Amino acid sequence: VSGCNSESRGALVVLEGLDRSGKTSQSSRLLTYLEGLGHSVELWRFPDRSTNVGQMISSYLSNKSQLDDHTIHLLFSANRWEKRSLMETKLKTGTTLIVDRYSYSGVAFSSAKGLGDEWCKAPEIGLLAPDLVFYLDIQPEKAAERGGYGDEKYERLEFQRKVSQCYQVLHDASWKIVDACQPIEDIEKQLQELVLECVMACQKGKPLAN
Ligand code: T5A
Ligand code: NA
Repeated sequence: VSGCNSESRGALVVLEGLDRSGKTSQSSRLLTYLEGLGHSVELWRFPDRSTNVGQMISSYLSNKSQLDDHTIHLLFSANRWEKRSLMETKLKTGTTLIVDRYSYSGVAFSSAKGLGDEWCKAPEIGLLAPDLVFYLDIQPEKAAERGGYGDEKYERLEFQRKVSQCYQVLHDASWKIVDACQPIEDIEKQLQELVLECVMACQKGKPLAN
């Protein structure tokens, strides 16, 4: 376990939600907002499709390759593990990370396929714990109406319904549940207020946890 120090550091802020819940839109707005206030901040996303593991994931999601459910689960997790040390370095050197999907996606999407919760969570143990998680809450039917469900593997209403149920048991004290059906600007304002508190707490030396 890292961190009983009181060093100033960046915050680990995660956005979660169903496909089309608005994570990417809000992540980039948060980035612009924090940059505007002069903070050091980066936007990350998982899967990170730029690595070798990420390319295997991308190929799976676009139905160009097939993988056993357990195998793809472990690849998603490995894709987070391969970024862990850089993540820790960034945070410790004062950069806030806005992360579009993280371990909760890993667990929710795989347990929606029927894999056991505990099995799904095990490979996530030891990754850095988010300081704040925004769950963009939307009914699967509403998300599907936003259109643009493409050809990717999980973009089917029936499956998204299961994912939604799986997410509901995952929330913990770091979560803020936000109504994702509001206008984009209203959601943006709510996230801004909450994120600032979190960034300040981390600057004051809130310990980084696994
Ligand atoms: N996955 C991921 C796993 O199974 N395991 C894992 O460990 C991880 C990390 C990856 C897939 O992999 C799965 C989950 C996913 O199925 P992705 O590349 O992250 O997929 O893609 P998505 O998250 O599905 O990205 P989307 O683009 O579908 O959704 P976003 O980012 O939530 O939504 P966004 O911002 O792009 O908005 C979607 C549309 O809605 C509009 C936007 O303009 C856009 O057209 N919109 C709104 N409309 C009305 N009101 C609002 N408030 C709106 N906000 C956005
Ligand atoms: Na997205």
